[in-house]
Amino acid sequence: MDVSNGFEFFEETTNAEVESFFDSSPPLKDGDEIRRRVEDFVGKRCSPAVNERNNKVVCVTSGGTTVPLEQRCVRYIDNFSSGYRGAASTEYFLKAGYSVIFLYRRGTYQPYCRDLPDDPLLECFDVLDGSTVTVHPAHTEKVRTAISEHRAAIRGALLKLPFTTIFEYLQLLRLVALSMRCLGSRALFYLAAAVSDFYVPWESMAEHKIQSGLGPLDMRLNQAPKMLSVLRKDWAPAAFCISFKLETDTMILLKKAGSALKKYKMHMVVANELLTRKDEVIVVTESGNFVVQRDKTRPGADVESPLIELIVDRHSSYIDSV
Ligand code: PAZ
Repeated sequence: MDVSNGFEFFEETTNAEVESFFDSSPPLKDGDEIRRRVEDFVGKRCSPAVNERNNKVVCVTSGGTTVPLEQRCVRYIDNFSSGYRGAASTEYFLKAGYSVIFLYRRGTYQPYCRDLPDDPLLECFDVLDGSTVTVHPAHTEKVRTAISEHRAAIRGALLKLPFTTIFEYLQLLRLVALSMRCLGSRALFYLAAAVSDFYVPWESMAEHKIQSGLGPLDMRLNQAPKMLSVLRKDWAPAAFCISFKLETDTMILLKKAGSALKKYKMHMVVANELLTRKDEVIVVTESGNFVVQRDKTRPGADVESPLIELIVDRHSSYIDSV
């Protein structure tokens, strides 16, 4: 949620704010098991034996975070993101030889399943003679492609971690980033998730469902700590970092993307406008801006394909330069 209307309030996030955010967050469910899986996945790619230029790992974040209004959450504030960009980008990164940690919002688009109907189980499959499950002829090709491409691509190279709330998302991002430190410049962060700018601190949140009938609801939201600068400075200082900036007002988009580039010391900021985000993005870098467009002459072509091509190229140059 971004209600700053173009006026970016860039106060420095202090270490105390960051610590207090994590100290007061509800701990991750299965946190130890998730840490073990992440360390195992990254560890295999960190060891000196595999420490080659080509052994690159990207953390792709995807989907929007929620801000719960009650601890036993019935109501929440959400951030817009279907997860399409993250899912599509994951496929292209895998194709380019990266290992991918896909940090995604539960229920959003998944790699290799983007083209399936909304209700794939019921729309793609049929039961014959009361027992045999078959694929509906209209969807055979899509299902075959999804399964075979998925199998071929992942072969242990894709780790999926789901989140819903901002508390889960930031704890997972920190865990992944700290694990990925050992990769140095071979680590890439592609932060396409739409992360809440404001939140209700856990300790000041109502425990039970907020009751209606008591008149207007007054609520104060705290500003979420700006973790992008912490990621760059402390968690994974050698990694190549790309953040995203979504606006609905094109007049302020590039200004805000440029400010984010400088303030958070990102290597790239991908600027996009809500209505045209599937056709065009502008990649803002210190050496200039690059317009990346979907090839409209090719049916089914998306903007993520040329975008990831550009990023892979820039990341390689970055690895060579450090
Ligand atoms: O997930 P999606 O494909 O529907 O949209 C992608 C996006 C617009 C959420 C992403 O490109 C983006 O800009 N993420 C950052 C949003 C933000 O400014 O917080």
